[in-house]
Amino acid sequence: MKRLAVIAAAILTATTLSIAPASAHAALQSSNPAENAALDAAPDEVTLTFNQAVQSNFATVTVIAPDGIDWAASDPSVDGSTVTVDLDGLGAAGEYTIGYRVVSADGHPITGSVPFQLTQAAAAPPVADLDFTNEAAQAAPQDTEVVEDNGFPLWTIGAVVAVVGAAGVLFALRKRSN
Ligand SMILES: [Cu+2]
Repeated sequence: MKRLAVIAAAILTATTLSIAPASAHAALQSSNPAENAALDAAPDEVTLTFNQAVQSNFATVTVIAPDGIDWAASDPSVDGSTVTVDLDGLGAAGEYTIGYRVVSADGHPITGSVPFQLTQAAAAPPVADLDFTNEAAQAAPQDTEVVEDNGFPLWTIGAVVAVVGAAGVLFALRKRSN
């Protein structure tokens, strides 16, 4: 009798454990752009809608161009079941992939991707508009000789300040000992 009760309790526990997490998971319900949508211009933002609220922390969203550049221009903002990321335009024409990772209310991470097409390459933005928080933009070759170009490297200022400061300390010490 006691053994039966233990077995029943074990079965009940196993059943509860295997069913509860599955039913509590968040899942992607829709997106804008929609899966496999064909766009001729970049939208202002990308929106992912889940079937339940997701945790406001830990969300990541990337919008990867055919050439590998991530065009997501902000951290994702989470509003209940909706996750939004800004776009500062898009680049080359071709297949883009929205990649996401969110944490559902039950603590389980949900990852996935949504492909869409950009049918026309976006016009290149003026250099001043480039987003240098973008990793790909940071990796782009930049003028490394800016400091040398004005003939007065910044470290010389630091060296002068250090020498003047040291001289001042020596002077003060000598004055005190006299
Ligand atoms: Cu879950």
